[in-house]
Amino acid sequence: VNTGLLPPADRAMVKPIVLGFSQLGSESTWREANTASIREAAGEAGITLILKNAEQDQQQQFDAIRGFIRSDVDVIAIAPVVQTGWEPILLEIRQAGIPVIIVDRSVNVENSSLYVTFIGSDFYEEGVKAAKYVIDKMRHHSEAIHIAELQGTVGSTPSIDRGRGFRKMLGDKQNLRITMTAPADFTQSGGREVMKTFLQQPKEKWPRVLFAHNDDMAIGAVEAMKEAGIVPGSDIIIVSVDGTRRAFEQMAAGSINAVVECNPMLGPLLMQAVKEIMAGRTLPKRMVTPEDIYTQELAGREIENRKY
Ligand code: GYE
Repeated sequence: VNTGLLPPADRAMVKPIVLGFSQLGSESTWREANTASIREAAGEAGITLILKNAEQDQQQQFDAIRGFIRSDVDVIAIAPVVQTGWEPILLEIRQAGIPVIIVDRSVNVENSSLYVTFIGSDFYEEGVKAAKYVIDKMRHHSEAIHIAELQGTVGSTPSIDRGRGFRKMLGDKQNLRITMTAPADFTQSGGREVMKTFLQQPKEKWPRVLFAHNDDMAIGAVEAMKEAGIVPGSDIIIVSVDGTRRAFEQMAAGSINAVVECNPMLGPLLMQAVKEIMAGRTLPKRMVTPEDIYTQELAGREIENRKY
């Protein structure tokens, strides 16, 4: 008789892998897509996912991780809100003998053996691409060009590295100068509020270019510009990072000039890595996702292809 029950040995073999994932928050369209991708990929891979949202608070990430250790999950994945302060908790995880995958943003630790692999984008390169666009767009201008910058979350890898890459690429270009810069937390409302304060400066100080560390902040800034009677995309050239459908719509409408892609669909790669670890295979220390830059010319045609 087939009871539908597997004998104990086989049952052990098909016992699903349990993955504890500490997601840093839900600040942006990118983040929503990232969370959805990870949930969906876990389902498809037959991996049991315990996802905790830390609402931008590193302490909440620590609490979630301690919970994962107590419930003895097979693998822990962390999307770190900021890059410092991770050593002690990573040591706790190591003591419990649980392998760790860092996803999306990275951690600043001296001992890189504290995690198995880091899956995510090259944020420095994204900053470089944004600056290349600005340099090219402004190539016929010799007068001083004021650039405003909306930074993301203070202390987060994408904000730090995008800022560094952008500055590095601007290099010694005398006339391209960042004259205003402030964090706006990667949120649309933050982008709007901070842009408003930029525009409270006298008109002659208004920027000619805006570099926003993500699309949501750029979209917020577009709102603030319109309220101030500025035409975004022509009075002020805007370049941002992520490549969300909403940013593509703004590009097609002429309000945003260029978007550097940052791929949030990390779920499939993460689940693959989890399975490899459980199968005892070694992984590369770093897995980078390939990314592009898009401008207004292609935006209209590309909107439909955007998956986030
Ligand atoms: O660019 C931004 C999000 O860590 C790459 O975080 C991610 C960044 C992304 O809030 O939109």
